[in-house]
Amino acid sequence: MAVLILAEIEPTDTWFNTFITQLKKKQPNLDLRVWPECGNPEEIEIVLAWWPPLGVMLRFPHLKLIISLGASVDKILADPDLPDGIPIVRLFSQSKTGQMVEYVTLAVLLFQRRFIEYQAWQRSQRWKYLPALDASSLTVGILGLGVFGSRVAQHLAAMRFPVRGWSRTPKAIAGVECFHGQEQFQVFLSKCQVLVCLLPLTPQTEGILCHETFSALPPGAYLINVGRGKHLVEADLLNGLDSGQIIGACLDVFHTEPLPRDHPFWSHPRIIITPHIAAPGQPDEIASVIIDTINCSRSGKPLDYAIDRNLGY
Ligand code: NDP
Ligand code: OXD
Repeated sequence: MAVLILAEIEPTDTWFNTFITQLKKKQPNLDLRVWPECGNPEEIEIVLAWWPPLGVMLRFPHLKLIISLGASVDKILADPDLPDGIPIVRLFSQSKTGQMVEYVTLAVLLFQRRFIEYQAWQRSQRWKYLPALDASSLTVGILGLGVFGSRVAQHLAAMRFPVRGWSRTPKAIAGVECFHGQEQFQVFLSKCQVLVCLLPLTPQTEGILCHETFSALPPGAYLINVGRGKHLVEADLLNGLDSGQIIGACLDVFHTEPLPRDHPFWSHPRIIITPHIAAPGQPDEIASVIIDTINCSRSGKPLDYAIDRNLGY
């Protein structure tokens, strides 16, 4: 039986090329196929999916497992023809989590140490001192206290930032003030000078970074979105920046990726853009995690990080 990589991969994509090479090296007898070369559809047992083309998985009558090649599953669940009852697992690795912690920490520090302003001033050769904000006086709020959010929260708390987090169900994380549910959302937001989105994209979280949310933050708050582009109402961010309610934003994910060339975010002086690179993980380590997951599935062992389709994450 075969494993199919179902993703629209650019032939020049170095991450994917290294990942595929490592999979073959680590398990030479693996019958690995790469979309669109899937061979006999009857032979596909496991799909490794990253932003998969819609309607394809339905063609595999003996499909037993879908492994997301990312931590999220929104693009997999978006397939209206997704076959029922097949387990879906998400991907995690130490390098992925470590990269997310690094990315969010860097984005917070760029704001705290006022690099956003200094960068703008560099362009006009302006030499001017701004008082640094002390970590202990800058509250960071994390939307989502899952695998990534909880690690990021703990790391920032260890750096002396007051950290608060928000999740669907109650949590207890040492050093982090935890809030949950709609009823605690406003009180959570009321002190977040930096707001980090690490939520999964679901019908409940889509558009959560909107005017109403921004208005509940202290004036001059900073936004970091590493969740999904559709968490953000883009026009509301531009309005928030114009009014000063939002002082700046660091964005890694967008409604349309790659971000279209004529998008206003590109040239906005207070928006930092990165091309969905917060936490890809190291391809050789990810290949080992995938091989372990395939072997667990084949030997009937329980699988880590299985998602709940009803919750959407
Ligand atoms: P998890 O599933 O582990 O955690 C999700 C968290 O969000 C949980 O704490 C959950 O609450 C909370 N949550 C979900 N729905 C709601 C809701 N309606 N109201 C309040 N809280 C909610 O996710 P991960 O930490 O693994 O990943 C989060 C997201 O980060 C991914 O889905 C992906 O979109 C993004 N990501 C981005 C990457 C990038 O490179 N930019 C890389 C990897 C991930 P509870 O715990 O109570 O269930
Ligand atoms: C993601 C990932 O889900 O890179 O964005 O894992």
